Amino acid sequence: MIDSHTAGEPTRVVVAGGPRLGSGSMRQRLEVFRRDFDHIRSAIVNEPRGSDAVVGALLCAPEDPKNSAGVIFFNNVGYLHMCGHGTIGLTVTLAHMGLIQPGIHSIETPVGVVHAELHDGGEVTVNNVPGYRKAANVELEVPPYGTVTGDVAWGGNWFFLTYNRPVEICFANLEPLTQYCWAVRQALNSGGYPEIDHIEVYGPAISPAANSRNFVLCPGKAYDRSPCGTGTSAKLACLYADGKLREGEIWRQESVIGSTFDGWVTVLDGQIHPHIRGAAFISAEADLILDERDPFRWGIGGT
Ligand code: PYC
Repeated sequence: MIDSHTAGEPTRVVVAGGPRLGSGSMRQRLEVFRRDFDHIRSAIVNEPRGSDAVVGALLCAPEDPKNSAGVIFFNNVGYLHMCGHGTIGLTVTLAHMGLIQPGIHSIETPVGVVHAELHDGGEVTVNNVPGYRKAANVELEVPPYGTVTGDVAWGGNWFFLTYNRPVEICFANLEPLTQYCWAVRQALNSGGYPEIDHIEVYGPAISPAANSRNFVLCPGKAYDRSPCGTGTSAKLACLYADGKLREGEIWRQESVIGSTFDGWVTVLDGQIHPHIRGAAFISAEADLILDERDPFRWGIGGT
């Protein structure tokens, strides 16, 4: 496996020795992974080898040989449809392995083919699956916070995006932001939006060069250290729908730790295509060892 981080958010790419999932689409292989090999997901990302923040990426042979690779992303509690920071991490990992050169590479994911452009300086632009806003100004009652208003949008994963926040978005407030987002998620999931598993809170940027700052709570209650590629894609779709972002205009999204992604949209046949540019750095290469004497070899919480 090869570890990297993208804007502070870790990605652990399993480059060899993963479970055999067949030769179907990434969506079909994800279902086989979930059904037959979920203990391997847990072994890779959960403690004691990993942590709640780690996003795993299983590198797969593409179904269509025209594409460069296939990938299935997963986390401490399950599987992601897509992952923006993870695609940047995967691209830098493939370059580190000498498998790709600067240029555009097509990568199959469970929700479709994305294109990752590896730039000469090492940054990566992800041309994501189309994003859209499903519902605007949804009002929720969130005990004990009161009424929260936000948008439901798709950016490769499902997001609820809100400007309502109980505290400022800063590193010192991770705990209250986590509690708040978790309460918002419970209200959404029991109130007609069971599919939403990412909550994104927005506020003013701290850096004068950025447009806004966010805090993103991931499905397993870890916060995204990066500005979240799919979350920024969902945000771009909402901004475009509101007429607040023109095609090609750069939106610089700052994360709660101060890292940034640049995003913009292009529109083709009425579909909004989000583009996310950021950098990733390799941090480790290792072999996973599953010792059968180890009671926690499948991860804490795994079986
Ligand atoms: O960058 O899309 C993303 C992402 C999703 C969950 C964690 N990061």
